Amino acid sequence: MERTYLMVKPDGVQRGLVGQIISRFEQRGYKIVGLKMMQIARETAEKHYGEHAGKPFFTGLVDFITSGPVVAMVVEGKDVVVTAREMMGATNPLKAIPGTIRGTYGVDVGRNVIHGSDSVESANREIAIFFKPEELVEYGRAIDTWIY
Ligand code: 3AN
Repeated sequence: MERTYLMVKPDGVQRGLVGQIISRFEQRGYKIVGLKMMQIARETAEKHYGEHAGKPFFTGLVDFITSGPVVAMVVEGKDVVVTAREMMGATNPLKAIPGTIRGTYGVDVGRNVIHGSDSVESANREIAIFFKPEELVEYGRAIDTWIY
């Protein structure tokens, strides 16, 4: 089953949006298989955002993502990489469709509330950066037995 790496950024944590953001993925039907709050080390942030190294916003991006705790999660389900990106909305929240996460909560491209992997390859790379294999939980859900 496909997995993606999602992360409530420091602005989302500061603003108390963690629960609402996690809820959106649960309500859509996706399964959380990894979840933790952490403070990202600078070196790890530089690795995670490696594809942006050298861009004018790179230092600011690393400063921001390491500025406070984030909530990291691995979410599993059908086409979750693409669907999570659709649920997040455009990188620039001013361009994000109302109703998406960024279109609901954000106005600033640097503080756009959530990160989500942009491909299955990125997801696998990012999951490996932030989660140890034993931190990902395999479990079934009681759908069809006692959830109606
Ligand atoms: P996304 O997060 O939508 O995948 P990316 O991967 O292109 O977007 O960019 C990673 C992060 O870098 C964005 N979430 C955003 O915070 C920041 N970023 C991207 N483009 C800019 C920009 N032009 N100016 C400032 N920050 C940017």
